[in-house]
Amino acid sequence: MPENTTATAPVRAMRLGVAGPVGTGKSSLIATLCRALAGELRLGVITNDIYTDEDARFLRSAGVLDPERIRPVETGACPHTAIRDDVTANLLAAEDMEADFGPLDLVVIESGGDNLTATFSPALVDAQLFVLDVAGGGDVVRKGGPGIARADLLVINKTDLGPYVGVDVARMAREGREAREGSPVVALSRHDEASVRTLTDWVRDALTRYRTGNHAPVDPGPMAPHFHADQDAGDAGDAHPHTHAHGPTHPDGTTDADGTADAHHGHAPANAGHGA
Ligand SMILES: Nc1nc2c(ncn2[C@@H]2O[C@H](COP(=O)(O)OP(=O)(O)OP(=O)(O)O)[C@@H](O)[C@H]2O)c(=O)[nH]1
Ligand SMILES: [Mg+2]
Repeated sequence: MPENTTATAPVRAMRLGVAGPVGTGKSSLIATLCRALAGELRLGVITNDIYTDEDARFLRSAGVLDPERIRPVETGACPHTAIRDDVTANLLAAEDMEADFGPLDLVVIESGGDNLTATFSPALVDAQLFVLDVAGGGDVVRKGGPGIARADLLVINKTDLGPYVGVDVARMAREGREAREGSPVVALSRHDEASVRTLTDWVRDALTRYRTGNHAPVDPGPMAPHFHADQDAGDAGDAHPHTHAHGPTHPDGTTDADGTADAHHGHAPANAGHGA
């Protein structure tokens, strides 16, 4: 399995996970990213669906990327499994994509739509977005979950719908920042160019950090927020013990290269060799 082998810079594309509940706009966000970045970055996209290749077909039909660079993984099981517990199919898809089209800069992996608990394993992705939408209700941020609390970026999507569903978008974003102890939140609408620029700037920054060895993949963790690895209560069934991701987190979303890196266990991390 190809791994990063240099001590100075990663030799493969950054892998960016996009997770979040069903219908919050993950595929649309990826289409928006491709549209904005395809001119400057070499991209690939992998989608996960339980039974179909619906998301891949949607993205191919959006015409934002060479259709060959958009590939489905049919998980055949709970989407959570393929992005977290046994990531083999996704790792192979990402590696095949790079073998066929590499070198690439960024491979975006869409999770199957799930509930609030699905997060990517840091053995699969280097960074991850968690996508909520305002149509899910303004209080969903307060309901919490590992993705909301500790994904690298929380996206509150479809802000253009706020007035129609009675959601105060500014308040929802503020509560998101509070839930994340200051880690970044983007309020996004594909109809709002400034918000799209904020998202694409974040992706560029993440890529720069990744390439310069200043990005440490973190594990948002499989359980509800406020679970700490140094508390052993309720830990018995947790197959993924983790350090808390909101350690020294800077306002721009970067994390210190020291203790915030997850000590993943058992998996062969695809990102081995990161870091200067
Ligand atoms: N108003 C509005 N609608 C949006 C926006 N982004 C996505 N949508 C709509 O939201 C619906 C769901 O979008 P998708 O991108 O398919 O959502 P998804 O999260 O990929 O869905 P699953 O893969 O089925 O979980 C579609 O009807 C989109 O057109 C947005 O910024 N504003
Ligand atoms: Mg989708």
